[in-house]
Amino acid sequence: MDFKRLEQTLKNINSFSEAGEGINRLAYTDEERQAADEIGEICKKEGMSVKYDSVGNLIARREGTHPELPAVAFGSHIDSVYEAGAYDGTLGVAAAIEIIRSLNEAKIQTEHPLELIVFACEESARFSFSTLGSKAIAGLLKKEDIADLQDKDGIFLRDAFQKYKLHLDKFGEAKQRKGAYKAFFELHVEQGPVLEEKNIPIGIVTGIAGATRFQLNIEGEASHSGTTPMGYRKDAFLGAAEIALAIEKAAKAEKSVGTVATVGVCDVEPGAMNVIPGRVKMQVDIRGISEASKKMVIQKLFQSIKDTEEKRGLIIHHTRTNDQAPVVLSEEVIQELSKTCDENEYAYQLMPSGAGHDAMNMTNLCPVGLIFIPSEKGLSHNPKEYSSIEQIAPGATILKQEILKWAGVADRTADKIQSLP
Ligand code: HGY
Ligand code: MN
Ligand code: MN
Repeated sequence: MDFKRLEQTLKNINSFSEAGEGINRLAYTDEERQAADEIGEICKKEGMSVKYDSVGNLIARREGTHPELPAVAFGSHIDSVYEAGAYDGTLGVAAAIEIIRSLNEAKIQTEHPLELIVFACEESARFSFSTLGSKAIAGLLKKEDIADLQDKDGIFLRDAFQKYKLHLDKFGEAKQRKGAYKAFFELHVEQGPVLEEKNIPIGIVTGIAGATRFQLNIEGEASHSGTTPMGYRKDAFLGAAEIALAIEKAAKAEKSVGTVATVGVCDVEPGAMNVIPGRVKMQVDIRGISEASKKMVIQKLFQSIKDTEEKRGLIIHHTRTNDQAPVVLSEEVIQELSKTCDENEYAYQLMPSGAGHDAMNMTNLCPVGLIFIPSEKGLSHNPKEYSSIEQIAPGATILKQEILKWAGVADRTADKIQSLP
């Protein structure tokens, strides 16, 4: 593979971004669609058939010598959070493109067809709903999940859909039947500190944390910040602060199993420094590999809501906006990936993923492999997110060899590749 070209592909995709700090390529925006169109053009030039499905996933197919066989799929997402880094999701897509290019240059034909997927709306940043594209492909999406989604500018998902000639009521057409895929692989930056700290080039993911999320609407009473004595206040922001600290404490108590809790959105209204906050909208994200541990944190969240209402005379409404169970990945794939790392003499670390990924939904259709490479200082969802090309190369190599193992090489040219049973 040509890793300089891979790096250039990354830069090319990242040239599509709204102004601002870092990468801003939110789901169903012009920037994301233009980047996806560019990827589609590259895939067409590489001889692939390219289409968008009914929720905007870009799917490029490279025929195998046996088109009737289930495809080996691989890919990731290119939509980003606000002020994102250049590698989250995009790396997996750029590596996938490089693999296709290198197969064409080496004139390697696979027995199974290959499908490169750029998933739509993986990030929850814009519509507070994550992995929409892969949920649709896996048949996990329900109309009620997406019917009323709205971003912080008041744009409804259905209107964003329409802009790209997508129709909410056709989301079901994206569902792939069981048996459509033999396996799915995703290459992704770790977004945590483990691989860098241990100086290990490859992470083989064993399980993916499930996120349970809540929207809290806290009602207090707006009043004059100068004339309202402290004892008379119904300060919605201080209520939010108590709850945020309570779930931090609850998650810290679950540290041994890696459960985490975050308040990433906290909108204080009416938002003037001389008005005591009358309303707060906050979003809570609780994740973990252990359902029991997540339940403990959720229980303490509910208790904190009740205590804060009583103590501060607030009214607090909460709705569960996401409830994803943790996912265990295929033992067979983990074994195979371990063997491929051994064959290439790359050290590897079996590890869980605290971040959600499209790979978790694809487990409903086929065996799934998720490969990590190190993130500098474990940073992600931050413009400083970085992985060097020297760290990317081993990940792309393992991804390519694994794909060829599962897809079978028609002309058996490569000596190290046996197609799997
Ligand atoms: O939020 C996440 O877990 C990831 O960025 N999709
Ligand atoms: Mn992300
Ligand atoms: Mn990601």
